[in-house]
Amino acid sequence: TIDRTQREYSDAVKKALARKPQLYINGEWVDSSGGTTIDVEDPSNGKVISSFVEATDKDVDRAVAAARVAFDDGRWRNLPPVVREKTLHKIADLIEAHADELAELEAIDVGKPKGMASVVDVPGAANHFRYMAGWAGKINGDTLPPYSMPGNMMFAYTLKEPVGVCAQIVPWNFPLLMACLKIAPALAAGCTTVLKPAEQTSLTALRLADLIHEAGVPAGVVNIITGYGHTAGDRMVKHPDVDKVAFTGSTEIGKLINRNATEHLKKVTLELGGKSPVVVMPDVDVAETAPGVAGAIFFNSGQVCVAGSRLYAHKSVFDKVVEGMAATADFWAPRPSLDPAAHMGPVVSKEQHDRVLGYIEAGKRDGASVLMGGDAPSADGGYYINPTILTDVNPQMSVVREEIFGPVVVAQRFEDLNDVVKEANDTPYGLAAGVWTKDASAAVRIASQLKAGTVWVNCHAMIDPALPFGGYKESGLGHEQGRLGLEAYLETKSVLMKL
Ligand code: TXE
Repeated sequence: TIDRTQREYSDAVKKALARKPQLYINGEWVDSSGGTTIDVEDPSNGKVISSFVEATDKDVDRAVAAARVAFDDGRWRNLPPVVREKTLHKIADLIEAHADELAELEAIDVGKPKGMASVVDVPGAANHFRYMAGWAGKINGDTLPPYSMPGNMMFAYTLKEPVGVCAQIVPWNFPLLMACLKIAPALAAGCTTVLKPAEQTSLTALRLADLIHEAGVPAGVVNIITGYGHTAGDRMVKHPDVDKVAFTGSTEIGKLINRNATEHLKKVTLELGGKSPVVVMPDVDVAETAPGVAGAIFFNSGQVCVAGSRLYAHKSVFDKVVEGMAATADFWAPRPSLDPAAHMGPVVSKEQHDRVLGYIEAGKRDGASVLMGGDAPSADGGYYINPTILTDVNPQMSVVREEIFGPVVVAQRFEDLNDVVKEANDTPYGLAAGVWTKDASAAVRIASQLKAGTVWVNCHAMIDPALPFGGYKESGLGHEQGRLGLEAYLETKSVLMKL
């Protein structure tokens, strides 16, 4: 039996938890205009460990006003690009200098193992700033020979300009990383921003505000406010002084945000949900593939937008692959986030716990068999769910169609490659997909047939700042990361001059 007692927090983390609930607006820590706060819970034991501000409409207006002034007076966008570049590197340096504290904060806020946050979330956060820092001095338009006009009398060129004030809203599964994915390109482009972390997980975004301040980002350029989505988030999206909205979260809220933002024709990028298929071909090395496809779903307790939640293994290897996955049960057994032996922690909240167990029950009612897990281990107040493999499923079941966002995979057999591609694509989502095979031609062919924004071959959930990331179908609009991720924060202006 596993001891699920959470470990003691470090002194740095205790200090962060004891901070006064405030908002970071216009380069200062300020009190809210209202008096209410939201509790922070450690999902490893369900205990309340801190609290933060529930921002009011007035607070949102104040933050947007600060961002508006900071954009309009050019205090950031008109700096020499080398200064913006150096500042972004400085933020990355500070994230690295506080890596241990940030990883621990993320662990106790989200429930993810600290060891994982230390190798994935925190270095990823710093790398996004470094990658985007490199773009700050490389933003340029083109000179263009006019197509239908006398060239020697006309001079035409394009300018790339920052889009303006951004409202950025992030979810709870990778709070620090998602915040950095949003703030870094906005800053590289010369925009100003108001960012709101999720109400379940605001600790690292507040610490990030300290680091952004220390790095010398001018007042008002980055504002970080905490609060609920349907109040503060909604106000941000609809605010007339906001030029661009960037959101990561559920498809349902993404659609609502898109409607609200496009009402005023704001620029919008959306990173939404997924139900990503993983296709295992008959030629695989099972010893390598089984733990790989288990990791594709159990990493971060399955709370990953690209989680490989629908497994399609060829009938000749199906039994061996699922047996190999089941053999990883001890490795993925959920433990408290500060237990050094943890590879998987609890899920983020009671709500998510109920939701995931509800899906498992629905799957059982619909006739699915539980090959592994399917329940919650007894634990004193923590939101643990055992890694779960469901078989005997069919494409009509909710466990196959809907995003569960928990450590639950539905495993299916296939015979014919054409059928499996059709089944893999039979979803409203199109965020990511995986293919496992030794046959490079098959991999390339299947990758081209899958309707997904990212396809991994013989790996999963490998995210890199240089590679554009975005969803097909109902998984999103636009891209983050890479050059396209920067472009999402730029307007293009054509200038035509008669000589
Ligand atoms: O997400 P929401 P929730 C999926 C996942 C999960 C489900 C519910 O399936 O089980 O969504 O999670 C803010 N205007 N994903 O309810 O509501 C909110 O404050 C403006 C997948 O937590 O989408 C938070 O900051 N903002 C996903 C953020 O939106 C609003 C990651 C996400 O919350 C708002 C998270 C509104 N009206 C959940 N309502 C992924 N694909 O990565 C909420 N928010």
